[in-house]
Amino acid sequence: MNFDEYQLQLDESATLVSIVCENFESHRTEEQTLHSLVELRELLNTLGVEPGEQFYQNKKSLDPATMLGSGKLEEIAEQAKNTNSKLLVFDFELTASQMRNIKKITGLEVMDRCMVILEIFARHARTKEAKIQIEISRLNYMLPRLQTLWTHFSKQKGGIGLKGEGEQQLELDRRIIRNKIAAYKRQLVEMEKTRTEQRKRRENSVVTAALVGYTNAGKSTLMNKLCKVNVLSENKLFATLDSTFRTLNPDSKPPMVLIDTVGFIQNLPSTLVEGFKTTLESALEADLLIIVCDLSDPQYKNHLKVTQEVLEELNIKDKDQIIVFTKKDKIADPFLPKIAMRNLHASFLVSSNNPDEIKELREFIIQYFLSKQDHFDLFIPYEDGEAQARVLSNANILNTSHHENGTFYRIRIPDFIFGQLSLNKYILAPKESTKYI
Ligand SMILES: Nc1nc2c(ncn2[C@@H]2O[C@H](COP(=O)(O)OP(=O)(O)OP(=O)(O)O)[C@@H](O)[C@H]2O)c(=O)[nH]1
Ligand SMILES: [Mg+2]
Repeated sequence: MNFDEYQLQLDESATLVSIVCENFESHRTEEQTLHSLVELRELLNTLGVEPGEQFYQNKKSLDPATMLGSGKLEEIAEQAKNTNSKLLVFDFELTASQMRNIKKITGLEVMDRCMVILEIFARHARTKEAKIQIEISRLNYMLPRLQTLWTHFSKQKGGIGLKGEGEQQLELDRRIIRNKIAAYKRQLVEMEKTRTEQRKRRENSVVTAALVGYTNAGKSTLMNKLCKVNVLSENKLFATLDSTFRTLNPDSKPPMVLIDTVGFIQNLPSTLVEGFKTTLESALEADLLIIVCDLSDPQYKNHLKVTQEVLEELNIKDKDQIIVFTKKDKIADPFLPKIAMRNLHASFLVSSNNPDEIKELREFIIQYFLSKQDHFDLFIPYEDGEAQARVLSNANILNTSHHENGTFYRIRIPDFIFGQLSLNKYILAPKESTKYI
């Protein structure tokens, strides 16, 4: 499998372009536009591209051919050329024809926000399955825009030849890309079969909580601290792209597992949503959602909103959830946590490097899982040694007392696991569990 052939070659510096327009989602006010530009800078940094000057135009309505007015585009191009920037990055999705038109007017390379995100995903994916998913999204996105994007990969392809030759090559590339997409899709179908089986096996023997939230919120850091292991955490957007599983509490029965997931972001390219859903699939099956949010970010409310929107899109917003606000150490305003947590049912504020706070959160999660378990009182005769062994290795034992003919156990165990142990005949009286969330 060769993912590099259509990897973009990016210029080292970029000029950022945006819009303020009342009827344009996420760009309705100057504040929204500026915030989104800050995020675009971060995204470009993550890609190793230097974000240079930024420009935006206030518009009453969008120009369908070029988004910004052509006069403004010429002016921006002029300034970009003065600072030796050959690449314009637009902070929203552009259609293939918009890209072509803008390129013609400005004479510069053109990229949009979606390409930036897709490129980051492509570079950060680690498992074979995530790589394939994202590659399909990327190729699907590129296909209609190939002509405009072509110069981006000209270095690898040995430069564009004569005009006629270029067009032939372009057609050939389109065909190659279509074939690649078809081949990747076939591979995915095969991989999905294996994954479903693995998942079923896991589902039957563990309980899980998924860490979800905006990119850079501190999910991986939290996972590391809660499970005392090392998962890559970086001050980069989308450091994590594949779900990772770690045991939170190996001593409990069944083991409690935390899942680290890919971060969310606003204006996710439509072609990516599908691929993104697959990497989030593990969260779909989690018993508990731990929504992680960086409270030191002035945009935290917006991040929570985007998170809820994604959960809604995934149809899992009704799952049990807790909110964990992170980066407490970076918050200067003492009232902020009070305001943020005022109306939230179950929420925490932690600093990842404060062991006491992490311990408290860890305890809460463990207690949550335990509260979901049912109590059973069993009396098992000594002669059924196998049943005794099944209890000892699969259940949390709260109480034991030995009698003449057998042992009395009070155990705590999820209903579905109890069902697998064939101990029904030894039940004295099942007890109701108490709700925790
Ligand atoms: N000051 C401070 N920094 C933190 C805290 N938690 C995490 N960070 C930093 O925030 C940055 C992002 O952390 P990650 O754990 O990689 O964030 P993530 O949510 O996994 O990000 P993605 O994988 O990109 O979605 C890293 O530089 C962390 O060191 C905290 O409590 N306080
Ligand atoms: Mg991460």
